[in-house]
Amino acid sequence: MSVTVLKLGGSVITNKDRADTLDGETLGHVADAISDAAVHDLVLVHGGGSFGHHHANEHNVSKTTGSRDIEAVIDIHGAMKTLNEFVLSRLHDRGISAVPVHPFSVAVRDADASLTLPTGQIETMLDEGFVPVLHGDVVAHEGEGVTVVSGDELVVSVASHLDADRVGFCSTVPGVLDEADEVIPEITTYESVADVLGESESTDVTGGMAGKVRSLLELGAPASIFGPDDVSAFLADENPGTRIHG
Ligand code: IP8
Repeated sequence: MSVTVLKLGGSVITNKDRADTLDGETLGHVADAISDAAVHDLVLVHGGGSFGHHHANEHNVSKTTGSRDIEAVIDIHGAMKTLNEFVLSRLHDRGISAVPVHPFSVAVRDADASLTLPTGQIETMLDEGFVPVLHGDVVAHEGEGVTVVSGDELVVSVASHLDADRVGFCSTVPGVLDEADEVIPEITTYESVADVLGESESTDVTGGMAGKVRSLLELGAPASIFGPDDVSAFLADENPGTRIHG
């Protein structure tokens, strides 16, 4: 099985400056590109954008700070399920057999905060011709209640368990940018780009571009970060944007 994992950044598919607001136009373009490419064995993961991050911030929940407050849990998880339904419906409109996978129901963090995400159901979904769509979420975390799990972590986990051949991150920018705002074509160590990776400007409880690059360097497979206009190129086996391999 030759698996492709594609993450749709939360800032790409939502309006990150307004709570619970979809960027329906960009989501539509990305869904068109996915539909046109008709790639087999595709796993999609989407981020939180103005749905997850807004609610996680409000309840002061992050990847490291947990909560046992049921209102916080349901609020954050509920917002992410709503966003997931929007994504699914745009894919269904284009004839894609997209199915939801809610990480809160299946994943867990142990006391050392390491994440376990079972993937047997995802493999069978792929074998049966479905396109599983995961999303950033809350997860039960030993000793903490729940914490946030980012889409980036899910990509790393799924891609390594399924031995993915291609891993792509669709971001709002066309790749990782240097001081002159030029796309850096290749990154092999975090140190080489630490200076240019500033903090994300909008509300983001999981670390922005710096977190993304760190996660991707942990992966065995090479990964690419590119903008929404390059989804087609990535799915056509090209290497748009920044290619990252540790
Ligand atoms: O946008 C975060 O996922 P990300 C999900 O991939 C929540 O970092 C619930 C904030």
